[in-house]
Amino acid sequence: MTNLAKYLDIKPEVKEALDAGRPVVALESTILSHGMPYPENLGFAARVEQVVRDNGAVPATMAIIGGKLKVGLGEEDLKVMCEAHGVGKVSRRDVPVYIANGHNGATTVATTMLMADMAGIRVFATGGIGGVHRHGEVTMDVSADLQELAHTSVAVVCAGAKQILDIGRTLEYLETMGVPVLGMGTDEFPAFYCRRSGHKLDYACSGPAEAAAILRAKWELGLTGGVLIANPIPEQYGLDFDKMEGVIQTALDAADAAGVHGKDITPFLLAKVKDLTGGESLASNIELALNNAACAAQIAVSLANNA
Ligand code: PSU
Ligand code: MN
Repeated sequence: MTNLAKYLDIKPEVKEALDAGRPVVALESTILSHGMPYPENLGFAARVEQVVRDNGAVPATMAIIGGKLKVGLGEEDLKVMCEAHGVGKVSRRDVPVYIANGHNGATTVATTMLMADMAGIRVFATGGIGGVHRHGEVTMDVSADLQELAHTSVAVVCAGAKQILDIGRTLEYLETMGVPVLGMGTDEFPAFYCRRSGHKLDYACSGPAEAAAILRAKWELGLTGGVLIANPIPEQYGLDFDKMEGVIQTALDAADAAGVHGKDITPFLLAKVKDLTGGESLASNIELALNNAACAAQIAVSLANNA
């Protein structure tokens, strides 16, 4: 008994592109509301949409505003997400609550994927995904992003996962759930700020056309579910792995001391890392996300050209 039309509000430009089979790239809003400071996030929001356009696709930033699932945001909506006053973090479980109470919510990777799927968008660019947290084997803190990748047919282009997570267990979980993980030009899973994580991948992908061919094969076969495309941060913006490990340990200790858990732990750790590394990490974060947007747009173009 789905009634999507009642809840889904697709921006006309995005709707026209989808109807015509032209490439569209989904973007998330948690990275804006809870991942970057204001007003830097506002500049980033405009730049990332422009990068998608420069690479031949239409951007669709997702958010929940006024009881609607918004696919594609105008300037005003983007500002609401970036100012982030009273804007919650919305993962899959939170969606119906936000729809019913009309609160504004920023979408995580999981929610952006499910909204993209509802709208018929197959490619999504983000910074980093959620995953299995360190000590997740005890706390059972596993991001809903991984379940969404298991079930929802959207390709997610990311720069890997931050070292705040247990990257090895995150990759094990994705393998169990049947999610292909492709390294873009690399056979090592990247660790967000760092090009390397020490975790090897089974599949290195030569470029957007090969990624698109893999997506097509998976979905034409009826193998539902996502694909994770891990695109390392550009060399000149990469930070040192060992230095970041120290920073992250400090952040994890602070989270322990403050007793943070549940949905608050990821934003808490992200904010701490940002405080400890200052502008350097923000600049890297912005550059890797722009790099992913370009890659995602090229994959979307390749998919649309060979539909
Ligand atoms: N990791 C980052 N930056 C982010 C996030 C994760 O390096 O902004 C955000 C994404 O929106 C991701 C969410 O989907 O946090 C995961 O949160 P949780 O671990 O609570 O599922
Ligand atoms: Mn969690």
